[in-house]
Amino acid sequence: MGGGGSDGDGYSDWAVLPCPPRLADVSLALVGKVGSGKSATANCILGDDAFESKDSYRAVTETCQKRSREFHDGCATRTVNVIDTPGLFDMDSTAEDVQKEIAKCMDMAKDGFDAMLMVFSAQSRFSCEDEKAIESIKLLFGNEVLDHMILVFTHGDVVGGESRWKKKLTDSAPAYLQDMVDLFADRVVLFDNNTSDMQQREYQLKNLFRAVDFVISRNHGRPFCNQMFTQIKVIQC
Ligand SMILES: Nc1nc2c(ncn2[C@@H]2O[C@H](COP(=O)(O)OP(=O)(O)OP(=O)(O)O)[C@@H](O)[C@H]2O)c(=O)[nH]1
Ligand SMILES: [Mg+2]
Repeated sequence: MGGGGSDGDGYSDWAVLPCPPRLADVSLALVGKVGSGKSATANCILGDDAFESKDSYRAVTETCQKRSREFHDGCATRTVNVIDTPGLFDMDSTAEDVQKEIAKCMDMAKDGFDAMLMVFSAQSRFSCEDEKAIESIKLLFGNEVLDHMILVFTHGDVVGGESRWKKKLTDSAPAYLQDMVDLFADRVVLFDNNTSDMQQREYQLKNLFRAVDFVISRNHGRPFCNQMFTQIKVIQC
């Protein structure tokens, strides 16, 4: 029988064990162009293959879906809700239908979402479509969504790691992207969704959650729950 004031019933010792504090749930919504790596990133955050993510000529994710994971870091426990959405500029659906489906992420995050992850592929050229993807999300959710937005670049493996990617951004990003990166400063992260290196996975998750915590504190803990998104204005491809 252990010490700590046990009265011999075998349970009282539990009472003196420190219980890690439970932090408020965090809800993240992933949006972006079709095939940019939203579902792969969502899986990386969740640590499993909950969402279908694959190489394909056509859009893979057709509906909004939510999955959750509990994180324990020794000091605290928190539940992270991850909402995956269909990609913008899918050829098989109208822009309006896709945007209506994306807007459903508001229903899934019942108290709104804390951060919106705007996903791009770091390996491809930043095109008019990428610019339109951001503008569509602004039109759909309103400009306030920018206060909750984090830019996530996938394919970190293909661009040869963080420092090469940062140099590529500085040297060759078109003006629109440069402006976004300057505006988002501490909220731009690189993800290699293919890595099996656990340290790398942990490092990029830490980076992401640093950005998420920054966004949460910047918004004084208030999630994004703007209802104006119902007025759908469509940007065509
Ligand atoms: N090498 C590499 N491939 C990646 C990375 N992230 C995603 N991919 C690949 O990119 C392809 C598309 O990924 P998805 O996660 O399905 O992309 P999505 O944005 O969810 O696609 P839709 O649901 O169709 O809009 C898949 O073949 C992924 O394996 C990455 O960081 N590195
Ligand atoms: Mg997908």
